[in-house]
Amino acid sequence: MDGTGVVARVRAARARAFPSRLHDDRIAAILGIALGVAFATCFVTGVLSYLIQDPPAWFRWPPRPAGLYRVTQGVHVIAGIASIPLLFAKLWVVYPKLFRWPPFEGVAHLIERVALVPLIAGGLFQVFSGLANVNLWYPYPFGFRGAHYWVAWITIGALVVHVGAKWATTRAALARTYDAGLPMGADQAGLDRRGFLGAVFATSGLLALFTAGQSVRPLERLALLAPRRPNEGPQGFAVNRTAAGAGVVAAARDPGYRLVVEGKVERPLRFSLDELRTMPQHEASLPIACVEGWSTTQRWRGVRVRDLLDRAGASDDAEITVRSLERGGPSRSAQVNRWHARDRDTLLALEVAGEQLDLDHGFPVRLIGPNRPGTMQTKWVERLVVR
Ligand SMILES: Nc1nc2c(c(=O)[nH]1)N[C@H]1C(S)=C(S)[C@@H](COP(=O)(O)O)O[C@H]1N2
Ligand SMILES: [Mo]
Repeated sequence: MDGTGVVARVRAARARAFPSRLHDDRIAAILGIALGVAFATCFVTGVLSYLIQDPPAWFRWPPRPAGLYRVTQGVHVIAGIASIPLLFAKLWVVYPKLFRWPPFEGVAHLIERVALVPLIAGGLFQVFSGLANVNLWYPYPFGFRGAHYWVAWITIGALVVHVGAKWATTRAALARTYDAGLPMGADQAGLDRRGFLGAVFATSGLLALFTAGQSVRPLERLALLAPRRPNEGPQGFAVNRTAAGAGVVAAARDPGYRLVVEGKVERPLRFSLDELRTMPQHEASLPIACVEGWSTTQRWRGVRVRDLLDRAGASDDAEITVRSLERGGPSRSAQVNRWHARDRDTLLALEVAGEQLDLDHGFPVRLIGPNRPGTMQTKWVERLVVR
């Protein structure tokens, strides 16, 4: 049998094996565009979140607008979750191409197909690890943060290759007109193309809606998929890590507790809780915006960080490392850049919602400031190290 005979037979076998006309270039193109937009959104907001938490010298994250991070990270998690049905639908639509024959035509095509491995594996890893993290589940031996970050770069690199390779096919598939609503013939029971796309996008939209409720207050009752309700917990909002979980109960309750201000200052200072209470207090409504997507705005009251810096005689451009009584854990310390340190609403809070802070919300004092990721709003603060 000659080569063309083999190709024809394989094609015929494929057509029998994958009879659905939903395995179609146009559907693949539409899903691909939606998925590309969702992944690009996740990538931009995700890289931003890393820059904020580990800023390189050139990066300056401002304290205003106070709720900006809440929006960018809310969008990150919503776009990630909305991409899940798009990703699986797209993979199902195109998987017969795995069995194409010959497997590749020329070097460029080979490269394009090889790039599918990091694209598919990376995309699946990102949605899986992101979803696991949102649910506080870490079923792998490596750190979530680093893995999610580096795999994002690999996936986006592969996506750029893929978009470049599929540009022409996609345009051609979209330019082709047929009535997408027509039934596909007597042999084609089930969904037509429009119905299929509609179902996929509706699933995606519902997932987004049910997730959005964890940060968009009017949608709160729809937060069916959110693993925690932002408004459930002591003093009416969620707790990620309890004082017991962090191992700080005794240290936080110790009457000998002192807040220390040290480092590059003229006068290192120590304050008891009562001394902090007698200092000028300032109030601010600020959100906690967790990297995992939930957020809640609360009314905080406490001592301005800049007042403490002035008392200690720190310079105007001082930056701070805030340290917790907690000894382990990824949120035990945080950086406060000079703009955040000088913002009038960056506080060491003693109260929330008109009450003394609950132990689980960071008693005796927690850092709270505008436009910061939740993980940088350190609880059970023990020390401000000025740099
Ligand atoms: N010391 C310490 N501070 C911490 C944390 C922590 O685990 N330890 N978790 C952080 C994270 S990830 C978030 S989202 C907020 C949650 O604040 P809440 O528990 O008061 O709602 O606190 C932050 N501060
Ligand atoms: Mo968080």
